[in-house]
Amino acid sequence: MSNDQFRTCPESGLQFHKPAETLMRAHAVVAVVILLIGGIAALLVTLTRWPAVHLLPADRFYQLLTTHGVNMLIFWIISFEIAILYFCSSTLLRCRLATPKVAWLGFALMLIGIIVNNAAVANGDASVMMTSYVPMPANPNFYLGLILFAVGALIGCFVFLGTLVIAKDEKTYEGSIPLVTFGALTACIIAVFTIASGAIVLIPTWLWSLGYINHIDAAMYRIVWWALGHSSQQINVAAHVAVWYAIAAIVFGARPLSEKVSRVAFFLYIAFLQLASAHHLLVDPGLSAEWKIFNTSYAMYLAVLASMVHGLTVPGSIEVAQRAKGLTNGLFEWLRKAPWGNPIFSGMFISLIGFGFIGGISGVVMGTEQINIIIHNTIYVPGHFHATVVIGTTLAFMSLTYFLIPVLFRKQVAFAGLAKWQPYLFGIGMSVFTLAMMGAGTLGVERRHWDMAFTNSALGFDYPASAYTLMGIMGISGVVAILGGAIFILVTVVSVFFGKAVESESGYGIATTRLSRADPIVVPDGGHEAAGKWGLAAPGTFLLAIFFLVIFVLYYAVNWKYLASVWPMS
Ligand code: HEM
Ligand SMILES: [Cu+2]
Repeated sequence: MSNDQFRTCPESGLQFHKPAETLMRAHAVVAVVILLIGGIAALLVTLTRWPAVHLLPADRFYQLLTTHGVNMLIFWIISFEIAILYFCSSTLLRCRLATPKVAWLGFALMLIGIIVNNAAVANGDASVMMTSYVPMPANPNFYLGLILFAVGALIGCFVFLGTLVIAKDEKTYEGSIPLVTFGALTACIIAVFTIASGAIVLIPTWLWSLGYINHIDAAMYRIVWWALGHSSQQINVAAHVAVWYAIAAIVFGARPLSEKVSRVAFFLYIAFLQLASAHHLLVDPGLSAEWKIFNTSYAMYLAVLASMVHGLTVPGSIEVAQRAKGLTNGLFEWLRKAPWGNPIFSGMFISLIGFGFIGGISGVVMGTEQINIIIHNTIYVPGHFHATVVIGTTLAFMSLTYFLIPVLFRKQVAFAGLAKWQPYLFGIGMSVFTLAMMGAGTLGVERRHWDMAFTNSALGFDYPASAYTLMGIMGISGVVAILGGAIFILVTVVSVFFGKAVESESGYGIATTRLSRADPIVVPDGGHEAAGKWGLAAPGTFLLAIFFLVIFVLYYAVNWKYLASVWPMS
């Protein structure tokens, strides 16, 4: 292994293997281009669901909804995740990447898959939406594109695993792998399961669309498809939680409160979240109530527990790090004096709060078999998952990007002033958007529906005026969030392709000081000192957690009460 294969970043101290670095850049750039395509589709879809605008005709609406769902949830997120896997293995372990040539093959397959799938949807005969439920047929290339992409991603997973093996063999780290890498490993293991499920469901469906198989059972399709569809959300959660820990370390030099607890929490994802796939099948006939209730009401809570542990330990570790720096006044000085003008931090923190309060609480409510029925298949559902995959995952990845622009791409962040506002526009816009959707869904507004007014339909239905108001608020806040997304793309593209190079003394172009605290992501836990009130190391975080639990319990109870009122038993 020759040393000119490596470069050490002077500010962060991170060591990049050059072939790995080029691959990370390629994956990240493709991811951002996809985000742009998905974002344009988001705008058109949002403007159609906003009743006062109702922009597109029906066929275009479903076509663009397909473009939006597939590009965002599958292509954007997974492309970025492969970059994260390479970063967490090769970079954090200071190790060469296993078989860069094979990794490029994976990249090529992913890119070809993206093009083949998008071309099929653009062709107009594959508007089957992301879930592509049979017997709704799509152009065979729709499935083929997804399969090629998945094979490419699987190769990426194996390159990651191979790199871990090399790091262990060549002893590039001591003890166990760092927590952030452990989180990435969690994501990778779940990804392998997810992609296998995807192969089991999509290969036969592709053959069916080509006419080689004449029947696919619709119920069976849904069960296997959701082993793919739900698990892929777990990859996202594991990956964005790993990003939260990384950012806490990067910005604050924070160390996890307890490495062991955090690792166990990651392990709970592997063990239990697959079972929660059942929450997508809660009204499907042919599945027993016992099976549904066990998988959603029992096993799922163990995965929720894991997320709550991370949601507590990440801000807790930040609080401890801030208190150690002397920000010890009252319960919240550590948070008030956090670098709110630094988009790496603000984006990550909004991601954490939005994911927990909006995505998490609504997820538990929806995952409960009995109260699910109030909002099943309404626009509440996309309300919930935009809080998880957009505020949670996408915003966390955006925050990390602000760190990667200088460190990985060696460019200063362009339009630093705009970048500072970006997480707020995107995060707050999305929060209002998701809450409005959840409100409209509670009033019964359908998801994936071109015309909520049912104009000229045989069986009409009148919504209260408030449902239209909420859909209008959804439209406006959606446009605000899209503006935030557009700024992100502008900042990244201009920085990466036209930006000023980072010279050692020039700084990163972002409002805060130089970020040079990468050590804690690499070095496992060194313990921490307690410095808070009430004998607690992180009393402010403790109070936040109590607040979270109170909201959680209240909202849960309100839903049961509501169920009782819409479904009188006497
Ligand atoms: C500012 C950003 C975004 C806006 C305004 C937006 C808006 C929307 C709207 C209006 C719908 C249609 C809901 C319906 O009629 O049922 C939708 C669906 C969807 N969105 Fe987004 N979205 C955004 C970003 C994202 C991102 C980043 C992701 C994933 C990472 C995502 C994933 C999805 C998915 C999976 C669907 C469902 C597609 C389907 O029903 O097949 N969205 N979005
Ligand atoms: Cu799910």
